[in-house]
Amino acid sequence: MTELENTKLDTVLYHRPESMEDYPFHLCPGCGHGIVLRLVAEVIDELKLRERAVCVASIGCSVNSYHYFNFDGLESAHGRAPAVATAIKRCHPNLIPFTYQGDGDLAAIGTAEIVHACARGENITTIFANNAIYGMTGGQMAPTTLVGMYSTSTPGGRQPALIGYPIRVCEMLSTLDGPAYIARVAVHTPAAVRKAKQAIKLAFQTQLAGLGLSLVEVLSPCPVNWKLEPVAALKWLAEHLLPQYPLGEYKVTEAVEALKKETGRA
Ligand SMILES: Cc1ncc(C[n+]2csc(CCOP(=O)(O)OP(=O)(O)O)c2C)c(N)n1
Ligand code: SF4
Repeated sequence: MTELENTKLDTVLYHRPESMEDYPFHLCPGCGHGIVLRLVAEVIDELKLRERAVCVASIGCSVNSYHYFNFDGLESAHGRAPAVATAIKRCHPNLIPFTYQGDGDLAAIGTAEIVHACARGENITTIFANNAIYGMTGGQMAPTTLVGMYSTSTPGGRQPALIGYPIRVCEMLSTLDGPAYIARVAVHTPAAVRKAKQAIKLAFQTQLAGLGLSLVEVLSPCPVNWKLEPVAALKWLAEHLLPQYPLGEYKVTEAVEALKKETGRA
């Protein structure tokens, strides 16, 4: 008998995590945010953090996350989520605050916030959804927009001579001494989604162990503003975003290495 034939008809193979509300996503079809938000909820469930987690949502298409998450959350001003999460952690060390930020939010208006939170080595977690564009406001150029890439504010493609080059956030922040764990993952294939979940879990475990700031950048499709069908957007991500933003771990302190061994992931 195959494993599938062996599966009882009433076996639940897929269910909504307890950390997610039964609330319809407002996101566009094929948007990566839905996958990332669900991964965060699964991790919060698995680590039994629902009573301690606090999502600090910032401004962008992720902003409605307080409707989706079934745990505490609040919204910060655009780009300021790391400062708000810092305050929560310092005032309530037992809570597990994390920021959920887009690339316009984290790498443009919020650059100073994340750089200084990293430099201070705050014991918080950042989930950074990079779709290389301002999604919510209609597809303007973000600091992460690729050279030559179309956006509504670079209709002829991003020209470095005029607007400069894309910022590689993980590479830049990993030069600082403060962060404990920095990784870049993606959600364009099932295998990539599984790896993304492992990184998100390790990021929360890093905070739980008090090891310092953890940041996971997730390359995430925005089919609507990339002007692509959802499946074509996944292919475009692999062909264009991955070469500019290679996946991998950019900063893993010795303490986080030890944690990985402890949790069987080394
Ligand atoms: C102080 C301030 N400036 C500008 C805006 C307008 N605004 C809303 S969302 C956004 C960009 C969001 O882009 P990103 O962070 O990449 O998130 P995405 O929507 O792509 O997930 C901007 C500029 C704002 N809400 N507040
Ligand atoms: S505009 Fe882009 S990032 Fe925003 S919900 Fe739609 S697909 Fe997602």
